[in-house]
Amino acid sequence: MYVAERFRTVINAFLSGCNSCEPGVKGYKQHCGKDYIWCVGGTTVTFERTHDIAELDVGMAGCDVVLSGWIEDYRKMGRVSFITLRDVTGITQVVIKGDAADRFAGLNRQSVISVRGTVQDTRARDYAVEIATTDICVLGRAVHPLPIDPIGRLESSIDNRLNHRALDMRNQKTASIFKMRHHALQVLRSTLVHDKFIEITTPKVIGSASEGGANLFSFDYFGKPAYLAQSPQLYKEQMTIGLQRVFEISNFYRAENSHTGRHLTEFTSVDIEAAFMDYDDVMDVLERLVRQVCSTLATECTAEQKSIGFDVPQQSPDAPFERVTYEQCVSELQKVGEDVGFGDDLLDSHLRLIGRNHPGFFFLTDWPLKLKPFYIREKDNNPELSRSFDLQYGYLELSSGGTRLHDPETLRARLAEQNLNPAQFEDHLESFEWGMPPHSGWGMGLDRLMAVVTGADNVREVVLYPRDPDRLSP
Ligand code: AMO
Repeated sequence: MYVAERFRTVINAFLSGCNSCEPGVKGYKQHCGKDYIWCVGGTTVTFERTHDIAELDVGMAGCDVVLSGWIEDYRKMGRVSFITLRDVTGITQVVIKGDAADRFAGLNRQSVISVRGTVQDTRARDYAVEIATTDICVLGRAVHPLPIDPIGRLESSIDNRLNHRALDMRNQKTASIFKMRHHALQVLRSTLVHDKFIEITTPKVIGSASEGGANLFSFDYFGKPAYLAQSPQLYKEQMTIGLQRVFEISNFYRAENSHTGRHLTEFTSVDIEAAFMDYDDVMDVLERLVRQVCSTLATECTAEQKSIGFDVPQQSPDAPFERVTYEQCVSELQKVGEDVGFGDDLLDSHLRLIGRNHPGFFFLTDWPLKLKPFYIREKDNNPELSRSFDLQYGYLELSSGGTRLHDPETLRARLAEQNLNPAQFEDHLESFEWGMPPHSGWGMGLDRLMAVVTGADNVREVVLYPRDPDRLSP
């Protein structure tokens, strides 16, 4: 029999202060007088957890097991009591016969217990087996009422849930979102590693702007001005001179006073940078990656999708992500009467119109150079256009990237054109004198991608402790 994990629930620790309580003492609640922990008819005070709940099956009838988990529900029917017990893997029913149950009748739902008992067949519809026990240890009590209903029977506002996030994680819908995020991170890492990208970690405390100066959080760093990194842009570009292909998955910071369902002041970014690749090549990398995330989640997270009531969007393998140019988008907008011309940035309202014409994932390519950051390279056949793209999911921008300038003189000139001071980028510019290869890359907002694949209408749903202009704690 496979036992995924074992850990010792050393009850003795709880008994510190009671020198006369020893392992093996019967009924030690009375013995040591502590009311936060006791055994029902126990002969030992050390329970060693033997199984995850998901490991129980009918073939185990008659086996003795020790489970640990949270009381989701408790019912007393005559001389028999039923506990619905949940751990992170699943849910089961615990049956306690006779007086034993009376001794913990005051215990609130969501308290955490250890149960030692025997697996037996059950007549309950929702379970394959149940556990008959007289041996229960209380490991931690839950207050009543709790600030939110972790079962989700009573709806709580997103603010209230975020204020009590750890408890919200016992809600199966919330837990499913974060299990899917965990899977997505694994797929992102393994796919990029397979494509020969090397994982790096760049500094988050920096001395000059990485994205040109706007929306920077600044603070005093031992008498010098310092900032929180908005992206790993300059560092990841520099790393191509030694490592060729790099990626980073880290949190970055934007001092954006935005109150939308897609902007946070701290967000998780997946970034790549690759030498000897053009923007077409890194779009291919991104497309493969997003497809891999979607297909893996769809097949490996069936229970989670059921729990959140949403199927991960799938794109047919025969239909590559559409690549729509900026100029095409402008003409689509003009056709529906929008007052927009070449060189104008596309507003949220524009992107919503374009998103209707191109539902699902698509690339929006070849933006006017003047709308792009200083490090983006122009197109050879039209220097007003850039070798750049955004990955959209309908109206929502998931990623942006492009081919970079790799000639230091052109980069210096571009900084000056954008009214940025090249002197502040000297460390960065210096590395361009050391054999900088042509390179391209992108940054993708993981929180936005997770919102798309889980059907969340607000990125806060997919971020543990979101930070926005109104939310700095917990
Ligand atoms: P950009 O600024 O477009 O590009 O950011 C890349 C992606 O990061 C996500 N993102 C955000 N997500 C949540 N809240 C925010 N405030 C926020 N800001 C950005 C978006 C966006 O598409 N250095 C370039 C990338 C590159 O060229 O490599 C950059 O940061 O999903």
